[in-house]
Amino acid sequence: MTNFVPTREDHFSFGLWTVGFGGADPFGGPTRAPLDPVEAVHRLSDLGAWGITFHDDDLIPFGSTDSARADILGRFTTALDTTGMTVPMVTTNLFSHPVFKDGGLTSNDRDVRRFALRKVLRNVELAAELGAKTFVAWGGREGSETDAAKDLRAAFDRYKEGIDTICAFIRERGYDMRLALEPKPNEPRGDILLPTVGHVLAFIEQLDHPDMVGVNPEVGHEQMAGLNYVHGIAQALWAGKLFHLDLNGQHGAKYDQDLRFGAGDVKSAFFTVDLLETNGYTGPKHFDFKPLRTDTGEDIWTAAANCMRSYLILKERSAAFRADPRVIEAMEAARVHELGKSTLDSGETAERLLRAEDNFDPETAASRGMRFEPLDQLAIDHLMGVAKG
Ligand SMILES: [Mn+2]
Repeated sequence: MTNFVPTREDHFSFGLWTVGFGGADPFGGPTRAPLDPVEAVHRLSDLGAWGITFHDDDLIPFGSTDSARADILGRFTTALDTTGMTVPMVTTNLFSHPVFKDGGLTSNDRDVRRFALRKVLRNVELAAELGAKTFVAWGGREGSETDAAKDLRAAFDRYKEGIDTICAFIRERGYDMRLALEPKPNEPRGDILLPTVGHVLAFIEQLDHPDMVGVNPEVGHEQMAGLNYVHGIAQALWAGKLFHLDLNGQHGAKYDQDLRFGAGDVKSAFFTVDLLETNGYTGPKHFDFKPLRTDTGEDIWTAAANCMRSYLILKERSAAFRADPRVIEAMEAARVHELGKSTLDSGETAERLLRAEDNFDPETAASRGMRFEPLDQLAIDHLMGVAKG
């Protein structure tokens, strides 16, 4: 791999809303014309992507008649069949229409909650029809600006009720599908429920069918909360809950930038790819980015191609890093692999540890350096392409 051109085997996927982003932001309207979903399927396929994902409303405008819906789906599935593109994931928009101004599953307005849940269930049916194995739920409007207006315990009850109902529906229908909840700390709500990977992992344990529910962590969302994305996805993987993920770029704690993958914190991007490639992640590598509002035309597709190119460059850099004899030596010196050894001896109990004579001298141990600095610079050298491996 030297040309960094993706193939289907890389399992790269894109949201329809990413390449279809028209450039609207809170201060200005779109800078680009709407994108035909059929064109998105063909162009992404030509670039070497494997899958395309969407919110219901990205593909089928809110309020479409049944016949308009059928026409749109007919054109879309023809494009999928023609190109061989897959739909690995589908998600529901419970945030754009003003009816969801106080959320979908946790709105104070019970009528809205019932409407929101029906919208999700209808979309789960569509996801199953298209063969999607993952259904993402991002509760962007599930939250508040004032804690006076939200009974938070009841909000968690209703959130659980909503997710439990979706899971029960999937089981009753016999669909081969799992849910992935997507955390985000804020934006559009002042504060959003389930703000981080950790909150989602804890919430899942309270559900009726925790085995069916995992997490969909987004690079920028964790970084908006000031957290280490690599640590977040590592814990999700460790818990068997990394069902899906959203790769993009973000410059620290500010508004949700959704930059191309590799932009923003490139060192974190390097260790993200390194973790995914060396820890058995086999799910889709899904990009949730927005092409720059300043760009038009072919540059939109270049931006999509660059997400995949950046991933493949970092994958090669990670492999070179790990194969470098100096890195292997530096990892040995840093005792990286020693962490993989259990702390207790085989069969040893806490009582036996308590009485064990290790002849351990804290002063001697404290005087040993951990040798992390040389290892970190080797990572930088490889990331920057200047290592003579
Ligand atoms: Mn985002």
